[in-house]
Formats: sequence, structure tokens, C-alpha cells
Amino acid sequence: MSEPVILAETRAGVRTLTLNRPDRLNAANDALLLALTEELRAAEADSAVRVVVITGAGRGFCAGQDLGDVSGRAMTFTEHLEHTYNPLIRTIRGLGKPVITAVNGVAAGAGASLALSGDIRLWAESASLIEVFSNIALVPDSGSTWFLPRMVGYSRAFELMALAERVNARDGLRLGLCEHIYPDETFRQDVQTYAERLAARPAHALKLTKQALAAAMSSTLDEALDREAELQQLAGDHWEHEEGVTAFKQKRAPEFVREG
Ligand code: T3D
Repeated sequence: MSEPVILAETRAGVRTLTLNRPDRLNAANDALLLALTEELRAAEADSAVRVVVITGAGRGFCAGQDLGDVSGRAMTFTEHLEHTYNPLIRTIRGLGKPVITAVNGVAAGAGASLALSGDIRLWAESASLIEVFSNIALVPDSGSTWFLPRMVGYSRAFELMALAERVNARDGLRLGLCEHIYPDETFRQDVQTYAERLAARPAHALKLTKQALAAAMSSTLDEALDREAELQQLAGDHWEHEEGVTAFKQKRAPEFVREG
């Protein structure tokens, strides 16, 4: 029996999806991309899952498209992206639960895009990111042209893409490509601890927050204000809000996790 390309486990409301092709630095073939998207959809539907973590097995996070898997491919590049990478990135950004990309090692090409696509990005000390596409004379895809300039500005994004320079963890943090760096030795436990903090937060309010931020990225202030007013009604009508206010008045921690 061959190894599954995605390993999945749930602990304390945190679903961890591990890209599992370590001898190829988790380079993505179609099986991996489709399985990861499927797992994310299943996590969305599973009420026991409150946070999703995407990480890699071995010393790499994801080396992008598996270059051994492209020759003789029946699909055009456009068809392939629309069939595999684009649904994956859309699923991550559209998921009604926080997604953490836990970058344990090198993230290159579409693997860099995947690393950037998380709502929260946590890096190990030995993690790095390379917009490697121009090394093989391709255009950055899978969302890199959208994510990177928003994080680092146009010119820095262009430079990283044109020169395919490796960004190490210290520079990744400085440039805003990740929120936190953790030591390699404790990385997986540190990610789990962080994810459990998120899992204890109000899930419905976070889902609406994610929705509001996604829409605000391409809207005017006026539109954002209108949307906030609508979404605030949905949040305010939810039991989580009542629990938060009651807990505040009773001077205790709110309990946002309920069975069923
Ligand atoms: O639809 C479409 O097809 C278009 C979509 C494109 C999306 C893309 O992602 S294009 C970009 C594709 N990725 C790359 O070009 C990255 C190629 N890899 C590298 O540049 C380097 O491997 C890294 C900088 C990522 C890491 O370097 P290093 O020195 O740490 O590791 P290594 O020794 O190069 O790699 C270790 C093994 O993984 C090695 O195999 P071996 O020699 O031990 O048997 C290497 O061949 C393999 N590997 C690494 N990346 C890939 C890969 N195998 C297949 N595909 C890869 N992308």
C-alpha cells in the first residue's frame, strides 16, 4: 500500500493536514492537490473542527508543482491551474474556519503561494520562501501575484519574483510574510498550542470576520461600513455574543465551545 499524500488528524478542535511526499519536499502532484482540497471541504463540514492547520512532512513545506509530473500532461497550463491549484486556494480563503499555514521548511513556487494563503502564517526557524517560478521561466501563480504585493508592496514583490531569492524566516517576519517564528525543535507543538488558542475563540464571529476582511480587500470604505453593519447583526444575534457579554459581567472567561 502506498502512503497517503495527505495525513489528517484532529486534536482539540484542530484539524492538521500534512502534505506527505517528504522525499520530494512535498512537491505537489494532482493527487495531493485534489486530496488537500477534499480534506479542507470535509473540515468545513465537520462541526468538531474549529481550526485547520496545513503543514508539511519532513524538511520541506511544499516545493511547488512536482516537475516530474508534468511531461505528457493532457491539460494545458490554464486548465491545470483551474482544475487543481485555483480551487485549492479559493477553498482556503473561502473556508468558514481559520486556516493556519505552518511552514516547517522550504516553500517554493505554488508552495510559496500556499504558504501565503493562510489566514495566519507560522514559520519554523528553518523555514524559507522562494518565488521560484522565474527560474523555470513561469509566471507566479496560485495567488502569489495577489498575496505578495499586498504584504510587501509592488516593487519588493517584483524583485522577489524576478530574482527568485530565498527569504529566510527572520526576513519573512520582518517583511510580514509570517506572524510568528518558532524553534524547529518545538515547532509542531507550538503550532498546536497557537491553533488551540484560536479554536477557543468564537467560531461564528471569526467566520464572519474572515468574510468581512475578504470582501473589504476589494471594496470601498463605504461598502465595508455597510457590510460591517449587516454582519454585526448576524454576530449580535448569535449565542456567542450573549455568552461573551455575560462572561464579562460575571468576571469570568467566556466559554465559546459548545457540544453539537
Ligand atoms: O500547472 C502547472 O504545472 C503550472 C504550475 C506551476 C506551479 C509551480 O509551483 S512552478 C515551480 C515548481 N517548483 C520548482 O521549480 C522548485 C524546484 N525545486 C527547487 O528549486 C529546490 O528543490 C528547492 C529550492 C525547493 C529546495 O532546494 P534544496 O537544495 O533544499 O533541495 P533539493 O535537493 O533541490 O530537493 C530535494 C529533493 O526534492 C530532490 O530529489 P532527489 O535529488 O533527492 O531525488 C529534488 O529533485 C526534489 N524536488 C524538489 N523540488 C521538486 C522536486 N521534485 C519534483 N518537483 C519539484 N518541484
